[in-house]
Amino acid sequence: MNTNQLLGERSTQNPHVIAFVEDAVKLCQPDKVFWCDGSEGEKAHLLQVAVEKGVLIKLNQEKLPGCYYHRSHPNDVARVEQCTYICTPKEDEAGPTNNWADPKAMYAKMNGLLAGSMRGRTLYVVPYLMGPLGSPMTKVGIELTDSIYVVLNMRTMARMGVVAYEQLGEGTDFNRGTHCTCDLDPEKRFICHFPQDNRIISVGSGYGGNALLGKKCLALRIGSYLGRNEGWLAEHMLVLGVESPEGEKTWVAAAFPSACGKTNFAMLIPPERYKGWKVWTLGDDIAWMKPGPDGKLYAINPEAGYFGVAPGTNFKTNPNAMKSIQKDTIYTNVALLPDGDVWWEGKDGEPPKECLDWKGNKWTPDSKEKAAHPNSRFTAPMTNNPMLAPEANDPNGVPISAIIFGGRRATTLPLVFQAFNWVHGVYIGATMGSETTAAAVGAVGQVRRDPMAMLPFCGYNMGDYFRHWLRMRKLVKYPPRVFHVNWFRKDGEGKFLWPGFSENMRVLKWIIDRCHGRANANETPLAGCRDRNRSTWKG
Ligand code: SAT
Ligand code: MN
Repeated sequence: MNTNQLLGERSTQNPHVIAFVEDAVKLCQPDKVFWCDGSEGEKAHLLQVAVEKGVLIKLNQEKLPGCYYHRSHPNDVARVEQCTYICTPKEDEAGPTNNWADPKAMYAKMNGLLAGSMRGRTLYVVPYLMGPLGSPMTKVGIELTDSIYVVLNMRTMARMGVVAYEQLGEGTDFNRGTHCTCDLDPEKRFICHFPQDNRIISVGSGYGGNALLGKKCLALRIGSYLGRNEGWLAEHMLVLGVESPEGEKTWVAAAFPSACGKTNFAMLIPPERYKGWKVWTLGDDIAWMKPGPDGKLYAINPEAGYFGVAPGTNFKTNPNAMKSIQKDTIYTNVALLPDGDVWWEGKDGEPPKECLDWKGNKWTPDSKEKAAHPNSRFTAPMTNNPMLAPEANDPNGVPISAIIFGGRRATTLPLVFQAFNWVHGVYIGATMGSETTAAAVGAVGQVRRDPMAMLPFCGYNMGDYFRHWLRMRKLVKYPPRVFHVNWFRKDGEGKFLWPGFSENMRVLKWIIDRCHGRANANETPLAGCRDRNRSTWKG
């Protein structure tokens, strides 16, 4: 039998999944239904179809084996917070920081937009897990999408395929996600969440957090809502493990807004003078944290890949990211070189003499516009990372000793300080601010309040979210210590005061030492600061 015949055929008996797909088929009327199973053969097939359709361009396979290139529509290059809705029965449940819509009205509106929307197209059924197989924290999602680009990204960003049916069994407890690119009309772009139904409907965008429904929509917006009900936290945090020369591992979670260096911090390589110290990456964007039986707070990374910002990434700023994107990576909206390699502002070496920019236009160093979009991205499997923590697949997760909040602040906020206790830490996280970046549509560089880096991602009332954080203190006997950092302070001439990147190890080491009761601090009226009399920042 030709095994290819099985490609796209139904790969589950679960009646709830089948009913969900049948309903969508009735509504969207696709020409074909393709059930993804996550196999290697399927991947090869989908890549081939994507190339034939012009969705992906095959890159130079000698330089970048398994790598592909994608240009999104120029009007569809970032998350759209103004089109993102939390549809709860009562407006107050969504709170003042979210766009709210009545669920009934929004379902009706979405059904109108979805009706017949996949005529002439294929509906892909994408089963996926957020979290390691077998973890009690893991959630199952089924995303229905008409975008082969989304399928291929989901395959990298989540544990995609029949593995999800394994976790689900006969059950009906899965997130139902429907995604349709429609005609990419920004006026008809809606990213809708129905937390009480564990339901997501996204139309009119094919980009990143708008379309890869496991990421911001499920893992953060719906996840935070579930976490509040179930006694855990879904957070916009990287998780890293610091290993001392003696082999002691300390786990740290850190919340920074989008495009503020989470991937770089998660993949930090200590400077050479830190002999024997290692930093392991558990995750670079999202942490799910739950109280463990031993009274500590345990974290998993629900994702399986990195959707990282390309500009500024190079072998100096983030060698592990560079190593992670040499194979099996999808590049989106970067520049394309004549030899099938890719380029972006801030990559190693000189700018190319000529290339195609992210819109496909000829670009030279004299061009006024950037060659790569500031929010251009790479999608790479976490298994490419040489410092991937082996614990990334541990269903129990890792115990968190420190939580770090941080923003992008040119002024005011110092390099690092420590909260007096959990409640004070919640206050510090809740009052966080950061300058806006290209990760969301809108003005860049304006300070806005971004509590816990969750302003665009909290799926319910921000006031209730703060209450939930405070309440967590009762559920966790040994709460993590809480810190605030700012790598982005500038001097009078607009230059960064702090070298950042691997030098952040100096700050990280102090944080670790504080957690283990090994470092001094001065108690000031505002917070705990590093003791100037006893130590310097020389590392
Ligand atoms: O586009 S994403 O939401 O996935 C990236 C980000 O803003 O963090
Ligand atoms: Mn993010």
